[in-house]
Amino acid sequence: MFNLKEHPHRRFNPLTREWILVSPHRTQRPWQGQVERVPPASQPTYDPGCYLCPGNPRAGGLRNPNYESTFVFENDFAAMRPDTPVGGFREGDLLVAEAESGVCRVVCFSPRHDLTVAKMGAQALRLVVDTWVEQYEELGRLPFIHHVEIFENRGEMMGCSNPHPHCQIWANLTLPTEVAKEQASQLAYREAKHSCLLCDYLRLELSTGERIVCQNDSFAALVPFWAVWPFETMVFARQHVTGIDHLDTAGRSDLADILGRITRRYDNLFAVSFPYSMGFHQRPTDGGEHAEWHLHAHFLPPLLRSATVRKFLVGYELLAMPQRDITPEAAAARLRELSEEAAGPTCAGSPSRS
Ligand code: H2U
Ligand code: ZN
Repeated sequence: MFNLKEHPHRRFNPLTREWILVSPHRTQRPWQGQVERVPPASQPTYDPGCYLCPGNPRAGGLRNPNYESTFVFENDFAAMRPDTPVGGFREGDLLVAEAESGVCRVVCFSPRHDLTVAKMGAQALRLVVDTWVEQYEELGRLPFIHHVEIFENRGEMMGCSNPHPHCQIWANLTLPTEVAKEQASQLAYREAKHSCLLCDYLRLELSTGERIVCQNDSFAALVPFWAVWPFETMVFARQHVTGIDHLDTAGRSDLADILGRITRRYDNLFAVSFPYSMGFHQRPTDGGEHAEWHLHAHFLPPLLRSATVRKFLVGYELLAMPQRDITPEAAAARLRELSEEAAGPTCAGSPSRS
């Protein structure tokens, strides 16, 4: 008899319409690979050499203001620019390029160099959520911006250049590949079933609870059935909301709450400031209603079974399909049993430079 907990199988991701190989029997094999350096446990509240701390100079010569909560600036090394001329390049159907214009920004979450999402506290995180909404609206209103991607790289392991709490926003004309896949799937599902793919999925997950990690009135965090990364999670709006701009004030506070809670669980997993890439997926800003879209965030963390053993996508995964050993159900159970208390010192009140 086939058993999901024991036998190799592939799982379907209905959002990307791709398959993931799951090999639950492989979790016991020995590890003799790379050992990562564990990052320092604490940072100073202010670092004179940090290009994100208040009052400090950035690369390119500009100086940060003495900001007191969040601070947004144009990325000094922007991957896309608003002034790119329209045009393209084509030789037959095989050599094709198109000009892409866009805006790239950096959002500092706090003037405090030593904080992380896990340590910031709900009030300060709520200001970050408000800043995201403002940016989504402001950038989305620009005629050449049809998509706004808000994402955070956390930890050196994820290529994050700086521990100062911050995220990036890349906003551009065309839909990025992953977003386009999710849009096509949500649209096809809506047309076929007259229902929302992620509303239906979330209802299923809430009915079993097997992969749920934590929840509040407006959001639920869970390990998706089709997770690729060991402790990958998704955060779902519980109501059908197409973008962060449609959250009410309670929804914004609940988003801040659940982001703090899930990242504190992550930090408590291997007693380390947990590395991840996270980002939001929501309706494009091309002026359409996009009722098919359901607001969610993805957390993609690389750590596998300790602070030093990480997953790489190599070999079969790059050339054939993604694969995982620990089952999503086991990962969810592990995350669920962890504390939501911050491991180190936190910042409960308003942040200040010291
Ligand atoms: P990470 O979030 O992946 O660490 O990237 C930080 C961004 O900050 C990166 O895109 C930008 C880089 O271009 N940056 C500036 O805009 N100004 C600076 O002075 C240094 C880094
Ligand atoms: Zn700093």
